[in-house]
Amino acid sequence: MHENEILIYAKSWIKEAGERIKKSFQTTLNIETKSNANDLVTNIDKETEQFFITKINQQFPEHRILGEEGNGDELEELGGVVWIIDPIDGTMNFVHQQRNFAISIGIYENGVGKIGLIYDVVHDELYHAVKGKGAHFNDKALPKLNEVSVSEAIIGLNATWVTPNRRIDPLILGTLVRDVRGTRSYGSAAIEIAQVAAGRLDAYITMRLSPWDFAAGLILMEEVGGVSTTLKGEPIQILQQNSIFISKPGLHKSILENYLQGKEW
Ligand code: 2AM
Ligand code: CA
Ligand code: CA
Ligand code: CA
Repeated sequence: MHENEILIYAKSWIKEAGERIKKSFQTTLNIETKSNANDLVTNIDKETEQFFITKINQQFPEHRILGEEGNGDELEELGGVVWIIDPIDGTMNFVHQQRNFAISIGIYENGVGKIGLIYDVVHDELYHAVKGKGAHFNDKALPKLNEVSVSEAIIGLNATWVTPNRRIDPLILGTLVRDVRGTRSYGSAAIEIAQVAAGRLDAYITMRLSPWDFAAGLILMEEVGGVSTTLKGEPIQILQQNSIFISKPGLHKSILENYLQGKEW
């Protein structure tokens, strides 16, 4: 795989898609709901996904595409080169805030993450990583992640999981919330994972994400020495929905051992 060539195209397409999304702020959005009333999708999510599909099919006809809005290929395995794309991660933020959303692209070869890009469109912040060549923020190399204790950590977490809910006992993460220095919720999984890779958040925990939410972020995390697992501490299955726990290395062990392990997830 020619990483450099693919990266140059991916970067230019992601910036062009970002410009189109910003122009859409002046138009009327067509907003629909998906699995529930808060699960939104717009015409711009779909148009952005189609923009990438057209570009990739033109330039790299042998590559396959898995996109959230379902206009790419039907994938059951990760053979060859596969682009895993979330055209807008944080659609609720896109609709309500016109900021704090990202385009996320993870490029895998035979199941191995090779290139990851997360573009925070409105802040014009591009995170990218190439396997074995490090991670970058706006083309500046990101350092390896350092150690931090639980009491000095800021973690990304959705408040839903510390209120009564169908999935988990709120006290499990409630105890962690009490012990850390602070919590943040950005409403875009890709941005939250990118923030951990950039050392601005120390960990990120969420109950259920899909491949396009984490495909790019996992590649960034690996390049800065971060640890990415499920909440049980098990490997993340790229083509499935997973719970996600990504963190600075030492902190990952402490949170897993002292808060998460042995619980029902
Ligand atoms: P999305 O905006 O691409 O749907 C916060 O909502 C984060 O969780 C976002 O990254 C969002 O991605 C993701 N997410 C995953 N599944 C979701 C769902 N069913 N409803 C809302 N957000 C979801
Ligand atoms: Ca969605
Ligand atoms: Ca998403
Ligand atoms: Ca999306």
